[in-house]
Amino acid sequence: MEAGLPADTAQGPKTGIVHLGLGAFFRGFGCVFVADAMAASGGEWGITGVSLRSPDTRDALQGQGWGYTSVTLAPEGEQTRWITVLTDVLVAPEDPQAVLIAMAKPDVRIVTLTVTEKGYCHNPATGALNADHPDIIHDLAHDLPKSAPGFLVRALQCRRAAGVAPFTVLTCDNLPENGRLVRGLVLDFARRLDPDLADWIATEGKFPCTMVDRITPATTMADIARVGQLTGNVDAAPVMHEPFAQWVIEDDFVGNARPDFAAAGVEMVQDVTAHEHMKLRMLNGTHSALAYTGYLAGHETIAETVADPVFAAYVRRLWSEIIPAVQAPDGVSLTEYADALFDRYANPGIRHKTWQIAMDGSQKLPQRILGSLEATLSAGRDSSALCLAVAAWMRYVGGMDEVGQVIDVRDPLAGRLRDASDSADTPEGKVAALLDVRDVFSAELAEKLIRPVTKAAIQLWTKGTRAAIEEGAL
Ligand code: CS2
Repeated sequence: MEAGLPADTAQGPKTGIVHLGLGAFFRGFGCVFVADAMAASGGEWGITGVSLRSPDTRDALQGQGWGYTSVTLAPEGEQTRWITVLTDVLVAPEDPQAVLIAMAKPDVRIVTLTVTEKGYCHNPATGALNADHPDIIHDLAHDLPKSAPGFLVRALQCRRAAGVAPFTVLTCDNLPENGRLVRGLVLDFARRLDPDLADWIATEGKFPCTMVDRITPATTMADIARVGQLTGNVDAAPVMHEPFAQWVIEDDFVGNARPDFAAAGVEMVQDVTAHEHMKLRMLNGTHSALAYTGYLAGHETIAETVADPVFAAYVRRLWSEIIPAVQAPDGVSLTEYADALFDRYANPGIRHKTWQIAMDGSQKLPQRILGSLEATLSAGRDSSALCLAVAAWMRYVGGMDEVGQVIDVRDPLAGRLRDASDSADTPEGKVAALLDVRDVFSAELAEKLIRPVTKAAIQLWTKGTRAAIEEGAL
């Protein structure tokens, strides 16, 4: 196992990729695949990382030559690996121009993104650009952007002006048909700036969809200390993740320019939709359901939640409702996929906090839970476990847990959700007010959900989450 701080990265590859949103996930996932692809087949695919908000990652990695430890947490023990694919890290709010210059370089052929759901500044219920978003208003009026769509369009504008082909936009966020979604946002933004630019992007640009999967909890101080013990080196920003990793990418790149992803184990396909729906609904959907219900029941992590037999049965119940709403990708058994997910959740080495997954629920619910729910209700099938998950989210965003403790709700709509919840005293009233939030629920879906979610909410509020599940409220 390779470990240790690198002496010199000057010999490393040239930059071929700019990555927006340099969090733990991409460093423990995409960077590792790109490093493997270059080890297998060469190519100049060094990565310039961009933090869109805080300087923390740059500050931590700068003194380590941009290298860091990737730690695989298997139930049987940890394995460490030193990753050196980053060539630079930029902090967008400090110097947005430097980011645009990096993105406009002809050697950069791909821009990857993990900016989280809210980073796309769209309406989660409709997938349209949110033109009232303060960062979008700002970015349309100024050359130096703040938002991910702003950086993509302004950088493409610079490339067009310089006669350089566009980069491929490779989004790695858990959004439905993520490439098509970001293409729509980029074209909408570009059209508002310059219709010719929008036409050029529409004709020349490429936005392949992807499915990304590796459970990567946020790194803690305890993790940093543990990595020090394992490797004998102080690494200020290691990443901790499970052994499993799956990346499925539509093979549609500008000029066919990309690392040899397949050599690194990436599945290169024509259409990723089936994989993506399966993962969003079966993994992320149950992750969010367990996050809200588990948190309310006092469980700190997903592993702890599924170690509780009541929740182990609940997640199985969720899968039995979700599976009929999912079309299996060729050759995949959905029941085996669910069994494998259960084992991944139960991995005691992964301390993935329910509170972390509960973040930004307003941006996550539509693609993770509401799509399955809509299909299930329309087909007249049982959807009580899914409805309970929606009710638990509603209780969670009310900001007070079952023992009267304040919940630190992190969500771009937190204030609106809290006001909706506070506008009524009864579970019935709270459900009605929250179903009126159109960024999350369409009017048609709200109408379908009112009865079953109210029923679940009454059980949940009167009995408590765990008892509501246990006593067969489902
Ligand atoms: C999680 C995901 O935080 C969350 O919302 O559901 O980050 C999840 O761990 C990954 O998508 C797994 O691939």
